[in-house]
Amino acid sequence: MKLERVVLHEIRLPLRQAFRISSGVVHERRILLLELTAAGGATTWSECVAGATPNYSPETIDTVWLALDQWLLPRVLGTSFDGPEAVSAVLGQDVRGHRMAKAAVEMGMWALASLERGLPLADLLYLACEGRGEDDGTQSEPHPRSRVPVGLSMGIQDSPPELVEIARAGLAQGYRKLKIKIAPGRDVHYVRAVRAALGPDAPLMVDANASYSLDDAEHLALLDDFDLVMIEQPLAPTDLLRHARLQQRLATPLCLDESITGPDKVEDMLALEAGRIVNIKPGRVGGFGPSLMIHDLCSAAEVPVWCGGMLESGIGRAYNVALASLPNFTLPGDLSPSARYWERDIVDPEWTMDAEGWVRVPRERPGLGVDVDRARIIELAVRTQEYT
Ligand code: OSB
Ligand code: MG
Repeated sequence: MKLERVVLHEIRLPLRQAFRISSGVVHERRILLLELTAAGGATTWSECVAGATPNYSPETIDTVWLALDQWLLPRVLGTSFDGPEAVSAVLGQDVRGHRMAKAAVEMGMWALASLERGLPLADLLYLACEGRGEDDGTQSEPHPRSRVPVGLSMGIQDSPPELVEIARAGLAQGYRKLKIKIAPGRDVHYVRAVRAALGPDAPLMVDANASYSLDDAEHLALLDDFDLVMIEQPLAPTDLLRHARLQQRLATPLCLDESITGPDKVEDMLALEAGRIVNIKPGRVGGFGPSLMIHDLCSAAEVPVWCGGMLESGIGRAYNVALASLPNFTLPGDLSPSARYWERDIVDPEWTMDAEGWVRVPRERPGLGVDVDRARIIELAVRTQEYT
């Protein structure tokens, strides 16, 4: 396969509700979209998850644009690849970091391959992940899942009662996991209020987005009282050793998000016992190739994984839903329906969730499984650049 043309489009999409995490707030997403055309004529879209500011990861939409323009697009345009599995190594050769930029290209190549091979994206990924493990006859599922359970990620609110209302509504809508964003000073009393209002059976978790230090271990141990499914990324991204020390003092499983930049970090996590669950965001780890390796590593280690979200548009959602259909994605993903984020999404049909909290995996046709509203993207674009 060969990539012949890429057009970068930056659009702005206002969120229906502002989204606050420990390190910042977003009112409007600046979203970088890639329109990719293969030598045979196949065309598809991919989305870069980088935000406007470096508060989640060092990358931003502007560093991504630079990396694509200067280093990444020149080495993939016009290059022949045996398949999408081969793209990640070429992007990684002598270019450190810039994983979100790499992922946007690499994942687009998987979608082009799915068109060229006539397979839905979920099926293509399934074949790739199955091929990685030995077939010992214990494969539990012959196909990717046809539906994936959905979790709601709730931004930090001004008061516990406001959070309780959002959590209550989320549970009533059918969400199968409720994630409470926390930060120092906005943690235990928020969690206590939600647990008290929703009862003992509600599947609750928290995400600190790296806002604590090991000095907070005693305070974080208070969260053990609330029967949480997990505590996501309490400490700094590079603090694997300290996550291990913290995990020793907590009964609640730790889940790593920001710390897991690739399969090597999963190996470190396992060796150090720094966490028991992994959040996979394909954009954070450099694409589907590394995501598949993490999926398979975690399967072998009996560590559950789930698919995180980055407030994606319906294009990014297509990739995340396909990934989350793989066998070891056993916990609900941050895969909320389009209407939760946007007045109107840029795909047709929009992404939806049923009353039991499932999103359907589209497997009727090759590619993303949704149509992209190109005319609207052109209308919304504030910056466009073509590469051939
Ligand atoms: O840590 O998972 C996170 C959004 C921006 C940055 C970091 C995170 C998030 C989310 C969003 O939790 C989840 C979603 O897309 O619904
Ligand atoms: Mg997170």
